[in-house]
Amino acid sequence: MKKFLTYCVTVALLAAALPAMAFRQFPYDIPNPAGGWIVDWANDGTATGTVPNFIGLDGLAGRPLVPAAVSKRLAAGDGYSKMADGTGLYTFGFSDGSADPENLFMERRTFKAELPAPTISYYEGQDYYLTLTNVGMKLRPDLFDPHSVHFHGFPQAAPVFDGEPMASFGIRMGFDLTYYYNLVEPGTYLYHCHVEATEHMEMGMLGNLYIKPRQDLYAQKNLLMFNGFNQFAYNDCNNLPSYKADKSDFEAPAGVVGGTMCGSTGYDVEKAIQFSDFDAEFHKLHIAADTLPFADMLASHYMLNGRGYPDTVGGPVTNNASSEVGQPDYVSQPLDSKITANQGQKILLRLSNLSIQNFATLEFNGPAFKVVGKCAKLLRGPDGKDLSYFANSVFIGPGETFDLILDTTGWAQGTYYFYSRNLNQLNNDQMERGGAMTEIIIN
Ligand SMILES: [Cu+2]
Repeated sequence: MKKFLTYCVTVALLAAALPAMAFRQFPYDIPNPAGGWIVDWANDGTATGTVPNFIGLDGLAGRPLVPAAVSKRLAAGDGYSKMADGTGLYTFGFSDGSADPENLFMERRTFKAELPAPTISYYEGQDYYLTLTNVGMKLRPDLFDPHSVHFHGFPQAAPVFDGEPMASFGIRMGFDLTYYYNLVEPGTYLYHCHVEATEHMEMGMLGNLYIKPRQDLYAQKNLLMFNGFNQFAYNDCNNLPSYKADKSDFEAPAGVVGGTMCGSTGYDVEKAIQFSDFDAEFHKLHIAADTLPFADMLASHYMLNGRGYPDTVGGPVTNNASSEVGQPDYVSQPLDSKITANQGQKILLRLSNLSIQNFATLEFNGPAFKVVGKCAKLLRGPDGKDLSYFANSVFIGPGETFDLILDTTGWAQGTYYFYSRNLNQLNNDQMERGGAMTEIIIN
């Protein structure tokens, strides 16, 4: 008995002594150029080495502080969303628990699925460690589905980290996996859970993912502007040097960093927007453990970043979970799709389609935009020929992405619309004038 009491007191003291312990799982073998290791192997919130600044950037004079290695911890589980017509729908999804102490992780991350999933955005050259923890399905305790993270369209060298469950594996309830990504190709991608993908993607396990080019860091580090910009959709300059092996700086360029297309993908304002849709009937049957056959799916709610218009341009959406399914309300759809820019600025739109059923023709009711990238590739031929083009709409299929640049020079101030031309997609189920539409505000 005394032993047991001692044990209890010890556990209580330990718990009290580690109040802000956050789980950040870096594998232990990342060499730090400054010496030591980048690691929190004891999981006590203290790194045994420091994470080096990337390519010498120091956070001073407006230059970003970009660490060589970055990590995030996502939870995968269930949750609840609110459509623009007020309908509450059961969802699966991810939420970001990077800042949560280990001992509170499950408690804080259960039933917190967000639509879309937390955005993943880093720089070319960073090492990225993404820990996924399966927190289980609170409203479907009969379901013991694993989850995974799949970077769609991403050049993943190691199949084990691809998330496709036959070539790699899913993560079971209560377990973690730390995925490793070497971010070598900039561009706009998307990510989703790949376990029983038809079901888990229809249920909402969808996220924005994009990798910024090293040209941003090269320009910002050297205080250079290309075509008037220091941030770009892609590496579009000739002779852009690679990183040194330890990533402490760039190699010396082999020639003049420039060229006629240098800076052509530069932008001032950036927005990632993902098209998706839900079949409300599937979600309603799902919570009743009686799923609809996939072949009968028919979308009822069309969304940009997890919301239908007019919610696409509003503040964070909180669900009705407490009144409808007896769980705490939370911010289920944190991302808007509203784009705001000043006259003359360039807007980079990173578009993706994560529907499992529908193509979409996304259209803009203003001057033509320039399509500079498709499926994470700069539109340029192998001979360097410029293959970008001007258009007023893009036809985007499931799993595809586009990078559009809207040059607002000469535009009148006011509100413009970006929307699906498929008129059935401009509804929130029975509520007309909604769906896949958002606003671009020019000040
Ligand atoms: Cu899943």
